[in-house]
Amino acid sequence: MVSLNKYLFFVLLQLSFALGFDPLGYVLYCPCMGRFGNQADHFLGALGFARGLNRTLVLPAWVEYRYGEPRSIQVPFDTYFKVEPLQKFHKVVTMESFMKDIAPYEWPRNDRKSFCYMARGSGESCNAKDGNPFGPFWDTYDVEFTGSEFYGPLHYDMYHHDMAKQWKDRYPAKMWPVLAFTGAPASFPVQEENKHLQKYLRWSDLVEDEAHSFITNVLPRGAFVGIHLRNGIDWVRACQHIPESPSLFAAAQCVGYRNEKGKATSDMCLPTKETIVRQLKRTIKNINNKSDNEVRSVFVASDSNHMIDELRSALKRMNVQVYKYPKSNPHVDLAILGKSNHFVGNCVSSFSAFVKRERDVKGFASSFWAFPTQKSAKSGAHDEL
Ligand SMILES: Nc1nc2c(ncn2[C@@H]2O[C@H](COP(=O)(O)OP(=O)(O)O)[C@@H](O)[C@H]2O)c(=O)[nH]1
Ligand SMILES: *[C@@H]1O[C@H](CO)[C@@H](O)[C@H](O)[C@H]1NC(C)=O
Ligand SMILES: *[C@@H]1O[C@H](CO)[C@@H](O)[C@H](O)[C@H]1NC(C)=O
Ligand SMILES: [Mg+2]
Repeated sequence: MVSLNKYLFFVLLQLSFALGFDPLGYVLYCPCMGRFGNQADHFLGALGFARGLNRTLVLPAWVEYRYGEPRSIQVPFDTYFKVEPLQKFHKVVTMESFMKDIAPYEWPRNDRKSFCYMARGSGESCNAKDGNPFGPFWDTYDVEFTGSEFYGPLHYDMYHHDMAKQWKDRYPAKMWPVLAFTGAPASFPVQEENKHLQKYLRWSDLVEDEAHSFITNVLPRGAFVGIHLRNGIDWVRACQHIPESPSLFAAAQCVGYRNEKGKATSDMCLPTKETIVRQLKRTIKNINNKSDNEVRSVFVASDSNHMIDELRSALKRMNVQVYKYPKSNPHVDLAILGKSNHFVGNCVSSFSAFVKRERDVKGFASSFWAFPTQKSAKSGAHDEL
């Protein structure tokens, strides 16, 4: 009997390989928290998680919100990023192909459990489709859940506590081919160990071409500094919490995961005009002093106030032009920032964090507004920008 079971198992294993299914199963999730920067942090964590379990990661759509619309919009993963570089690192498949080619066999409609740490909302359920973007996300793929599975106290840190083994023991792929999570199986901000996975995220040709043509056709020849000004009303409100939450959002990228490099300050979160102008001038001077490729322009990305006029007049005497992208397009903004000769970002913003990680893997220089703080900085640290 044992050997027959074993035999059947291997037959099934062969069969699923032959059909192109992953016998080790799939990880599926809704990127249900925050906008692009948050979702990107979560994506890297989910990729590390799927890799730890050696399950195929289903690449979810990016969830976007349009002003005044009550339901989120789902943008296929490969609109913004190439799939093939990710495949070099780990098994992945887009949500669209998963639903079309794999779900009918591996994830039958009558057995679709949603996974959450513990009950969420009313009753003993994940309520995986309650609210926006939860409902709209799964509706996009015509998914209804038949039940819930609470996986607590397991968690996503694949680098400690034997966690991969615990997941495999509790949810063997044979019995649980698909783990479909209510939210990302990942922490925010991204775990230090997963940051390097950024190198497998390569912009799609669509984004890449727009960024490239803006740089070559619009920006003057010569070096350019890319800056991120996160200053919309939601951000102004969030920054008011900095005194009580000195590791708010993405602040760990500057102050460390245990605040070992200090505390986030209001000026890091929402730098004043004086801070921005002073630091930008100093950054440009330093680059020009170090390199023959003189800074000819500054590219400003912002969710709200690009400060174009203020920066133009501040930089006029240095003969530096100031530009922004003519359309509101966060991904093209990110791609341009990623290609600048130097980037100045916001410590607290996960949107800035995306650029910083991309530049780190390429070996490009970055710095942050008001960090390190003048007081805690070793003398001269600012001059090494
Ligand atoms: N086009 C554009 N949009 C931005 C910029 N900064 C922020 N946003 C928008 O505001 C959102 C901020 O949310 P998120 O990406 O989670 O980053 P965070 O809130 O700064 O941590 C982004 O996803 C964009 O939609 C920017 O420089 N350019
Ligand atoms: C992961 O699974 C694939 C089959 O899907 C296998 O080829 C590969 O060797 C496994 N990797 C590890 C690290 O176990
Ligand atoms: C330019 O760089 C040199 C070292 O490379 C340094 O000694 C000098 O102080 C710098 N000048 C300015 C104006 O920053
Ligand atoms: Mg946010």
